[in-house]
Amino acid sequence: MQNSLTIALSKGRIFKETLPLLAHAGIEPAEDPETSRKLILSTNRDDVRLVIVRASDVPTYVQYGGADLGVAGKDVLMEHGGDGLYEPLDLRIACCKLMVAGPVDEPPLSGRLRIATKFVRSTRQYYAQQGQQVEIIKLYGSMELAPLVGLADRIVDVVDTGNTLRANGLEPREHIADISSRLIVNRASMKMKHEAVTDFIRCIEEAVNSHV
Ligand code: PRT
Ligand code: MG
Repeated sequence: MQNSLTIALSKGRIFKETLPLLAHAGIEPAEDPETSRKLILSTNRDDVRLVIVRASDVPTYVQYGGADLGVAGKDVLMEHGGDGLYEPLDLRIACCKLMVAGPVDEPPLSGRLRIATKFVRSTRQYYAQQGQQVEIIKLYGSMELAPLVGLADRIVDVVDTGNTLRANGLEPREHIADISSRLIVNRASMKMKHEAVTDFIRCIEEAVNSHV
């Protein structure tokens, strides 16, 4: 186990966009997580395995050593807070923007704004910086619905093409942060498996820089 690596990934866009970077590092998963029900995927390398977890759980797995490394969106990392993690590399994948959005035809607003989001921490920090008092309503998904049914005035969500906003009569209003996915490393693994971890980071960095 000393120099074997466990890497935490989420299914969907992060897995898809991480695959070419792993391939560049000579790592190929034995199975496709979209079709396999397995949560631990072996690879062509005896010393590397992948674990498939929820996107928002990746930092937690890496923080507590359930995985040595992981790939997580900056949005997720900002919510997690980064305790117990190194973040050595911007992978420049799964790019999007964290934004405030509101209805295209917005009625006049009065009083304290109500903001629906799953990004409570980033939202609180953003409005604190603006010096604006808001009420934050925590949701776990389908944030776009909240303004349509009067649950909130605005939402804070990640936006890529903006199609989801438009389809629901919403438009982007304020840009909070540019988001991309980061390679994260467990602090203990960085010490105890130094050579394996730093070799891996170097290979992935090369892949990022060669725009694969
Ligand atoms: O699905 P689950 O609850 O497990 O977690 P998740 O939704 O966070 O996971 P996933 O795999 O959907 O996203 C993983 C990471 O991809 C996020 O943490 C972001 O860093 C990044 N990313 C990049 C995005 C998007 N682009 C994106 N467009 N994450 C989510 N979206 C959503 C967006 O919120 C909108 O509802 O996709 C929808 C479509 O976006 P538009 O603007 O292209 O219409
Ligand atoms: Mg999702």
